[in-house]
Amino acid sequence: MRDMQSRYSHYLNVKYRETPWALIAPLFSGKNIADFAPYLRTGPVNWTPRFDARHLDAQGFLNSSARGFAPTPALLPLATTQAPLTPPRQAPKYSVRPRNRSLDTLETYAKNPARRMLMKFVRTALLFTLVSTAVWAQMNVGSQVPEATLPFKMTTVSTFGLPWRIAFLPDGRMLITEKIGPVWLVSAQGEKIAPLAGTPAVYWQGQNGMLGVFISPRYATDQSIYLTYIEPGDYGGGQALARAKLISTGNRPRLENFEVLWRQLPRGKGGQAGGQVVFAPDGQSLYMTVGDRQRMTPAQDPNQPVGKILRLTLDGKPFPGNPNFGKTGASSIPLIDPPRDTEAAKTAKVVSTYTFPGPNLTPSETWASGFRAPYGLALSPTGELWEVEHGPAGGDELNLIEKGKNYGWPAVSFGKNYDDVPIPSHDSKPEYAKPVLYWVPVVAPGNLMFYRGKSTFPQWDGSGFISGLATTSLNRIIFDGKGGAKVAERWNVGKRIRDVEQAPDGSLWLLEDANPGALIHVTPK
Ligand SMILES: [Ca+2]
Repeated sequence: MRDMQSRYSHYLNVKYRETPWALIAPLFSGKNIADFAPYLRTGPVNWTPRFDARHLDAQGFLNSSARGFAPTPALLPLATTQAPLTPPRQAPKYSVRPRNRSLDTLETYAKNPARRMLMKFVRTALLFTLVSTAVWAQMNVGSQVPEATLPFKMTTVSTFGLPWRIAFLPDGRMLITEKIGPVWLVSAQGEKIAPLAGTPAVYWQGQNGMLGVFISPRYATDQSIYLTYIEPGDYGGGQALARAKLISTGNRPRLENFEVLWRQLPRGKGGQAGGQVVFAPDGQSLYMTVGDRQRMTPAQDPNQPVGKILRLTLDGKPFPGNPNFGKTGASSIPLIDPPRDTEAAKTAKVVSTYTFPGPNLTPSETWASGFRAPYGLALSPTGELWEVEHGPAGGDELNLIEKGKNYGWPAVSFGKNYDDVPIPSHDSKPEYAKPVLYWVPVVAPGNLMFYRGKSTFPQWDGSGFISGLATTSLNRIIFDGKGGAKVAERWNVGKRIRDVEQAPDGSLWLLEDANPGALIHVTPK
C-alpha cells in the first residue's frame, strides 16, 4: 500500500503537473498540502487524508470509487487564490552526459615516448573537436540554474480560465483560448472585450479542451482563423482542426462559416493532445502536432495519427509533398486506454476497433512520427521546423523536425516511466532521430516560439523561447541556423507559463496555466 501511495503521489505530482489534477495529489500522498505549494500555489491547509486499496484497480489506477476525490469547481480556486508563491524546490543536479570516456582508454596504448607524443597530439585534437561540437551537440540541459534577476518587467493585465494560447490579429488585438472552452477577443492592451460566439463544444477534461488558435495566412482577404481542440465523444475525445471566419467588428464578435477540416477518430481516453499549428512558408499548407493521448504505442503505428506531426493543406487534406503521399493505411485500427507504462503498453487490451468509412489517409497526412506530448512547434527565422515535447519522468525534448523521420516515442526516451520502469535510451537505438536538447529533470514545456525583430528586445532577435510549466520559467534558446541549439537563460517567473507569444510591437505576452490564470505583458525594464 505504501508503495502504491508513493507511486501515486509521484504519478499525480509529475504526470499531471500541467493540470489542475495536481490539486488532488495531497489527498493520496499522505503529505501536508503545503508540500505541494510549488505546484498548487496555495497556502498551508492541513489536509492529510489517505487513500486505500478500495480506490485503486489492479493496475494501480483510480477506479470509480475514487471519483469523490476529483477536484470540484469549489476546490479549484484554492489552487490560485491563497498565499504568495513558494519558489519551486531546487532541481537535483544532473551532469552533462560524458563524451570523452574513451580518451583514457586511448592513452593506455601509449607505451613509449614517441607514441605518447602522438597520443598527446591525438588527445588534444580529439578534445578540441569534442569541445567545439559539444556546444551544439545533443545534450542534457535539465540542470540549468535560473538567472538571479529578471531583465524585463512583468505586468498582469487580466485573467482567464486555464488559458492555453494567444494569437495576434494584424491590428494588435488578441484571441485567447481557455482550455475550458471559450475563445476571447482581447484588446491590444490585454483587456477582455468579449468571448466569441459560435465556438465549438469541447471535451474539457484534464489536459483536454480548447487548445490553439491561429491566424490564417489568408486572413487579410478572408479573415479566417484556425482552432484546435478536443471534440467530445461517447468514449473520451478526439483532436479536431477547424476553420471559421472571424467577425471582430461591432459589439458581438463571433465565428461564422465554422467547418471542421480534420478530426482524430476514433475518439478515446487520455490527455497529451498536441494541437499546435504552424503555417508552412509555401502559404499552401500547415503542420499540426497530434500527441500520443497517453496511449504510447500508437505513436509508432503508421495507421494512426496519434503521436505524429501531420502536414495538411489549408483545407485539411494530405499535403502532396508528404513522404508517403498517396498511400492509405489499414481500414481498421485498434483503440486502447492509456496504459500504466511503456512495457504495459505493448500488451494493452484493445477496447474497441474502429473501421474507417472511407480510405484511412493517415500515412498520406504524416510528416514525421514518434512524438509524445508535442505542445510546441515553430519555424525558425532560417526555416527550420522545431518541436518541444514533454517526456515522461524526465526526457523533455527539443527536436529538429525533418521530413519522414521517426523521433522514437515510446520505443526510446531519455526519461523513464512514472513508475520507474525503464525505457531504452535514445542512445541505444540510432534508427530514431535524437533530440538536439533534452531535459532531465524536465523543463515541462508549454510552447515554443521564435522572437523576430530589433525593436523592443533587439538582443533576442532570432532566439527561441520555451515556456515552462512545472519549472515556472521562461527559457531562451539560441539556434545556429544549421540544426544546432543551445540554452541561453532560464528565468524563473514564479508562475506556470503555458504560452509565450510576441506582439506586433515586439513585446512578449505570457499566459499563466491556472484558473484564474494571468495574461502577463513582458516589456523592457
Ligand atoms: Ca524522442
